[in-house]
Amino acid sequence: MRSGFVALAGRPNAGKSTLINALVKEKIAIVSAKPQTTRSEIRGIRTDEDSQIIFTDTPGIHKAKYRLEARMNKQATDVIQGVDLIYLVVDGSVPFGKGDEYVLNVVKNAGLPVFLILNKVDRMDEKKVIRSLQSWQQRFDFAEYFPLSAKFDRKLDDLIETTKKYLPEGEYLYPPEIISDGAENFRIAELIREKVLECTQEEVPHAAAVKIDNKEFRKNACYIQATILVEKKSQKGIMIGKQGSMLKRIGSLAREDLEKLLDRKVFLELFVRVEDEWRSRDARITEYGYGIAGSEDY
Ligand SMILES: Nc1nc2c(ncn2[C@@H]2O[C@H](COP(=O)(O)OP(=O)(O)OP(=O)(O)O)[C@@H](O)[C@H]2O)c(=O)[nH]1
Ligand SMILES: [Mg+2]
Repeated sequence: MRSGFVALAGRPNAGKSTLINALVKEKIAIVSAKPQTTRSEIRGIRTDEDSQIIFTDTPGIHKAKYRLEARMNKQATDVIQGVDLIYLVVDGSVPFGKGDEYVLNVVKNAGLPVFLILNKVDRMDEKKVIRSLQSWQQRFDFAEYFPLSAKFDRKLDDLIETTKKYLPEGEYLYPPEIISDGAENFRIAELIREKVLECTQEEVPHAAAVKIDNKEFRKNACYIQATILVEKKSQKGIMIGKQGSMLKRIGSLAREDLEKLLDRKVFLELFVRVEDEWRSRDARITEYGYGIAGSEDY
């Protein structure tokens, strides 16, 4: 029996959250086409008969402009220090850049075995996959190389089996039925934020936070009230939309997913409020559950 910890690290948008969802076979982390979607570490637990792997999704490491982003980076680099194995997830469909170099250095410094996960191979031809693997091989002596498509590959058995070999002997660390250790309210808030990311553009999605104000289970339904926080009045206008059309759209998309998550009818009421410069204020960032405290960068 083996059990241990694996961190998924990489640049924003590489596909880390998509991969963790595939690995644990449940949507525990939100996904979007916009970079910097994940703002905090999220654990996903995969229990098989002979093993338990605790995966941790992390925020994409990037150049921070706000306190929030510095805390996201800090959280990602902290998670990397405390695991048995690291997956460096890279988007194979975009060229190697400075951001990759930076993340590679962070990962190298951990002094742990690292798997190179070359993601999005569905967007690459075979030649490009081989060339890309070769160039990564020259940069670092990775323990293993896995070209794959987190979005489209249905079977990740190879990756799982190889991962087990790098984990210590040990018993289950979590009860076998647990897939995520995330609090329910945070998962609800995140699903709403995913729809904000999907429906809004440019600066607006990055300036948005979601907070659950109230949640009540009555009869066979769940009644949720949540607030979307933005930094400026103009963003509030966009979030609400003409005659409330944007908020309605976000709400109905979120409700569909929440009904699946909670397995019952959901009544969702959304509000929008301006919270000045919340991304620069520790207390607010902590209140919304993003990043961790302790970074001195910003
Ligand atoms: N074509 C393709 N798209 C993918 C694949 N994996 C992820 N994506 C897409 O890439 C985008 C980013 O995916 P995420 O899983 O949110 O990426 P992330 O690394 O968690 O990003 P951050 O949370 O911002 O650090 C989304 O639009 C995904 O649907 C893949 O294998 N193939
Ligand atoms: Mg993510």
